[in-house]
Amino acid sequence: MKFIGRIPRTLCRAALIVLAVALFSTGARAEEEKILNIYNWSDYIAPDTVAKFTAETGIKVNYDVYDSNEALEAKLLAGKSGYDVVVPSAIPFFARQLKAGVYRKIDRAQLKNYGNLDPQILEKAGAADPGNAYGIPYLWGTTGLGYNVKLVKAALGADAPQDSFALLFDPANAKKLAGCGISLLDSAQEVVPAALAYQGRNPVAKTGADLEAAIAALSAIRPFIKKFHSSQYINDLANGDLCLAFGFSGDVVQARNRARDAKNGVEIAYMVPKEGATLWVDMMAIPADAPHPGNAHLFIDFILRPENAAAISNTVGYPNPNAKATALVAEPIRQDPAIYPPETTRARLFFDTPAAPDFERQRTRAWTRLKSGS
Ligand code: N2P
Repeated sequence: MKFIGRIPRTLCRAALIVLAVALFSTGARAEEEKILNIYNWSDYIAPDTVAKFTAETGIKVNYDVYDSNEALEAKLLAGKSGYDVVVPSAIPFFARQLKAGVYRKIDRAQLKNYGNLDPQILEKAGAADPGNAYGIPYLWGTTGLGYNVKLVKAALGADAPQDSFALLFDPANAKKLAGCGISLLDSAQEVVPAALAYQGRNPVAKTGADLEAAIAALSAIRPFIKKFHSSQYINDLANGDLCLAFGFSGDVVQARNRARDAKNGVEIAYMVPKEGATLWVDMMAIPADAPHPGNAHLFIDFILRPENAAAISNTVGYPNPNAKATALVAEPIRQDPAIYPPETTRARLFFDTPAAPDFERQRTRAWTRLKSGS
């Protein structure tokens, strides 16, 4: 009897332990450890954004950076990245990652500041994310040409094109600029549409013939390209180590500002070529397996506060999608056509479209071959 009596007692104890563990882990989840792992583009936040967030919330932030959608995607698709907030471009990257089940739905109830977002940008992002269910726009911009005004003039004379992709894609120009340094973003997804636009083709077309045409234009200037890199061109332009870079608008603006701050006589300009340029929107999103989704929502909501969004735009030279922040963005930045493209420029911008996996594979192969010079 003694033995039989012991069984219920053991069971009881076990049940209590199970209950205690369950309660404890629910409590722990509700409170979430005070850590947030962010993976964002390089040169894409204000110097005090993270410190302010930590001071306000007590949440310690681990902040890592990448400089291409391709690098981010490789981490996300491998799974268990450990990141809580990532910032892919809406199309095609975020759109296809979303379809692959990479993201967790945004809980709008946790975002008090959601209403600050500009409905026009939400609509654009909605093309990648129906109903804006999985992502929150962070910043947007264009991909065009940054150049060193004096070096380009010295190499090409006074009639150097200041409004055309011919500055890069006309081999006669590229040859003359090779000596002062040309760099391209290391991203076929960015470069191929530009090559198509220069040729007067549909920049977002995705047939084998389009790819061939783009690669032909790129091969013609390949001997004159010094670097394929997606972030170094900021410093290289600022220091006068490059005279032409195909890059992101705000990065070129940062190069211009760094040169001005250094008072080194380098003058950098940004151009959206008359042939057109990509307009992109980058999205804050939470990976499905994020360890701290609650903290991720707190951070996203923090970014959605007008003063925080404006501070970021003021630093990095990219417009934010926060309608309430615009008034807080510094006047010279709001008036800068390199940052906020005027209507006439906007008319020339295009939004990329998703590519079929087969086209992606062909494009990646062609790109690798092009870079290796074979
Ligand atoms: C930041 C570049 C981010 C823009 N350095 C690319 N979408």
